[in-house]
Amino acid sequence: MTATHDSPTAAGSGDSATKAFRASRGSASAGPTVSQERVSEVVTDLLAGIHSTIRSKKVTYDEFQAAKQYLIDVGEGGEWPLFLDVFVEHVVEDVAAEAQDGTKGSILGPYYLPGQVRIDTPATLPKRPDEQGTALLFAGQVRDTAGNPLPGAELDIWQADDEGYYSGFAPHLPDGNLRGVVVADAEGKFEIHTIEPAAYQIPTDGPTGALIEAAGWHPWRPAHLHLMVRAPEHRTITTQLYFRGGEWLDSDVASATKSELILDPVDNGDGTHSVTYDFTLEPA
Ligand code: MBD
Ligand code: FE
Repeated sequence: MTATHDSPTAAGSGDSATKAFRASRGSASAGPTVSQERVSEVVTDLLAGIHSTIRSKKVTYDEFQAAKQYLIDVGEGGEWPLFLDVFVEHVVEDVAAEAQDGTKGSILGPYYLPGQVRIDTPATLPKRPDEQGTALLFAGQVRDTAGNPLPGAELDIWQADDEGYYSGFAPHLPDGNLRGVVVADAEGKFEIHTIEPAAYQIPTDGPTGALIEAAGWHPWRPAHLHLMVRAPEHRTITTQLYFRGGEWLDSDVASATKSELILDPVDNGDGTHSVTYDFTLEPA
């Protein structure tokens, strides 16, 4: 892996993630209606967890002030989306999954960007002329929970490149690189030509990376494809697909792997890979 560009900084991608998040909220950021009762019950329990940790770990004033400084730094670095999606979202997703049938979901993460180019199947994701990485043909079918094909299905896909960077967040990449909304055929079938992503490393120069280092953890997510799979009248599934044998599968810093979501690509004999994966959506 040779970097022919300056490494994107944590501040750059963290800040973009915060902007992307604000944009995704739209007018909702004006204040969704949550009852006083709900606010009180959730926040009381959350604070009780913090209080309990302070008591059981005998947290000192020095540590308390360091924590305050740290939280300020995460906000100023624009890294709240990164921090929360890495350390918290997987539990929110677990709870959501209790009421979900069909293909297993996984976390959205901080790097989704809406409004990407729509491409009919068979589709090649937008990529640079010299895009590095193992060519991958990813094919399959979208069906409902009764096994019927879903015409009009769309696969909104985004992924890191062969160096683990996402377009829209790493400034050296063209907008829209390795992102697209693939429109399946009348039988819900799709074929997507792309490359295998590299594993993703949390930027080590920002506050999230600083915590990981201070705690002696590792900053890696296993290589993954992100997908939102949609079909009319069906519940959209947000998920990620991983690669059999990939590094960090058993120790994802974001705790977002599931055994049902691991792809097993075959080598086509010419260095390119192919894999199939079918999606099942439940009625909306
Ligand atoms: C990622 O690429 C990602 O998918 C998540 C969930 C968090 C940080 C980076
Ligand atoms: Fe990701």
